[in-house]
Amino acid sequence: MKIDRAEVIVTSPDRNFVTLKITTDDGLTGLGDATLNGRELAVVAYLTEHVVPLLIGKDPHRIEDTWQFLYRSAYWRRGPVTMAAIAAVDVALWDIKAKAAGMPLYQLLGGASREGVLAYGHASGKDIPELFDSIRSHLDQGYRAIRVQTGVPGLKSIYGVASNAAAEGNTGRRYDYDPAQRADLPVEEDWDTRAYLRHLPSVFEAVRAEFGPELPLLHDGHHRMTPIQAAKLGKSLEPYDLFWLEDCTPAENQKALRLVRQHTTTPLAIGEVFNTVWDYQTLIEEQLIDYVRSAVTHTGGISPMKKILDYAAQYQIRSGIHGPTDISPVGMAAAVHLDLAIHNFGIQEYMKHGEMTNEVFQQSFTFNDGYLHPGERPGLGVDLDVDAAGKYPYQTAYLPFNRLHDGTVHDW
Ligand code: GCO
Ligand code: MG
Repeated sequence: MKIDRAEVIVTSPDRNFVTLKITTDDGLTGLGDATLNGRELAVVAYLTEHVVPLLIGKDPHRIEDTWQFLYRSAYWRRGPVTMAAIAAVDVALWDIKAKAAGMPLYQLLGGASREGVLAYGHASGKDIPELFDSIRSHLDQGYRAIRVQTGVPGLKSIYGVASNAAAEGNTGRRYDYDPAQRADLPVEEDWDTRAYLRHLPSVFEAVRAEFGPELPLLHDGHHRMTPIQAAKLGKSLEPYDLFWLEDCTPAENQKALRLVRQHTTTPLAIGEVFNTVWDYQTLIEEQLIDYVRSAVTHTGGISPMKKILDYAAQYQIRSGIHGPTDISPVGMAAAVHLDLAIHNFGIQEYMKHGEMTNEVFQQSFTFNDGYLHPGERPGLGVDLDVDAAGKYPYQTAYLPFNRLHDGTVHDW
């Protein structure tokens, strides 16, 4: 079997998605997600100009060899654009291999280690009553674990709160929550870490009082604190027993997590912006985190994700694979197959895609009673309807950015 062609499909049903479709000479097809939110076209160019021409004629069964060839032969290693492009190839080749074997992909990864994959959804509100409504609505949809984000008094906008931008009416969004906005320039938001630190413990106190001690609750700090601020927040949230505190501080400086860890027993999750195992070396080896947050889509695919998670398993660190709406149904399916197979599964992020996205991508994975399952179709279980994709051309969209009250740019 040989790779006959590879096409890069860009579509924007509810938001932009980049998909690689590989076709073999005997007619098998495989899909890989290459979506990098707000920088989509950079990955399109990387794939079209520098990867697709190298794939033609290759044996699609040689997944590891192809991965190593793309990673090493470029000479320039790592980075989100490169690793998203390599991920798309890796996932598409796993899709083909599983279809050739006549098995759902998770079977090739070792088979099921559990019956289903616990997923968490995003509840948010500008204030407590709106947050409670959002939590109730998620519970009604079947979610059994919930990420909690709220507005902060004195701030116009806050990460994770759908209603802010939606209320401004300029988002073009048609579903739950997506921070990327269709516009020619990124939207500016405001930020004040001290106001946030003062407010957040009272939010979790109210949520625990209303919803009880059992419901797993998560929170995303979105890289906005210094290590000592993160340590303080982790400590102040301890009474509310969080499942995790995510991205409490930017972790390019991995050693900074030593300080956070010394001060709090709140579990820590990090890694959605990481793209190789090297970004985790100190974090894993020194057990400075509890959950690995990388996306299959941004970390070079299923092959390296499995290696990172196997490494993490030796240190009792579990998975918490990134799954916001900017991961396409193809990237989500890849994550759910991996989640089902690995032993050190923790939780899977899952935000439902919009109707137009589901029209473009037909999926076999299911969400029932709080649990995802990849389904039993051979391969990933996702098909892309090229005609439907063609109805939704690319639209420029950017993630927002933050300024402090004095105008300083801050981490978003
Ligand atoms: C999460 C994330 C996302 C990111 C988004 C950026 O935990 O789900 O923080 O919502 O903001 O993926 O593109
Ligand atoms: Mg996050």
